[in-house]
Amino acid sequence: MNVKIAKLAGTFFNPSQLPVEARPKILFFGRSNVGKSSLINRLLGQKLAKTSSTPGKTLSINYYLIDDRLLFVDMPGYGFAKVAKSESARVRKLIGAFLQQVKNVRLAALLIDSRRGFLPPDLETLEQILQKKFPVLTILTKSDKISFSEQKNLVTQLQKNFGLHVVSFSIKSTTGKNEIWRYINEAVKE
Ligand SMILES: Nc1nc2c(ncn2[C@@H]2O[C@H](COP(=O)(O)OP(=O)(O)OP(=O)(O)O)[C@@H](O)[C@H]2O)c(=O)[nH]1
Ligand SMILES: [Mg+2]
Repeated sequence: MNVKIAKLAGTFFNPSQLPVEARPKILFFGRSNVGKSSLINRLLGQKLAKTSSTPGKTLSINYYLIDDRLLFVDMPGYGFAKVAKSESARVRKLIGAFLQQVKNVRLAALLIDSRRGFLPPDLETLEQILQKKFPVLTILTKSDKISFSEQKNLVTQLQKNFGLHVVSFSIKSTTGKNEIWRYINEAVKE
């Protein structure tokens, strides 16, 4: 897809702020600092989402509207120990409320840090996504940080153990970008 206009369309901190919104959506889930906002920026070809080397940057749900017809949803990162307990409880509630009411989800991208692999909070999130019957794409981020053979092992493991579609991605190269767009385009086809 050729993105012409992409813009921030909403930032939501509380369940009561969540809009009723019928447009097709692609959700981006993953631990704090895994690279969700960086991936969104790369896919859109512009720096719309705020990124940070400090985990816990995105603690709200952010909607990015693409050419007035598709929404990317940057979900708050989970699993970061240094975010205050009350704050992480709020984020968990927000994600739960969002999943309850969200309409027209075409794809849930679950981002996994290549160096860390699949951890218990990722499994919890995967379960939540599967419960909702959303199609899942697993994206191994920061693939520049591990060797090609380590990457291959991780991909095989995730495919074998969970039957997941897996794509390796890095912001340091063109790795993964076109393949991820192919999944998105396929998912939003009527
Ligand atoms: N080497 C490398 N660094 C990356 C890559 N993707 C993201 N980063 C870095 O990882 C850090 C976190 O990236 P973000 O995109 O802010 O991560 P996030 O998942 O949105 O984090 P939260 O908003 O805290 O949940 C930043 O310093 C990025 O520059 C990658 O592919 N390779
Ligand atoms: Mg972020």
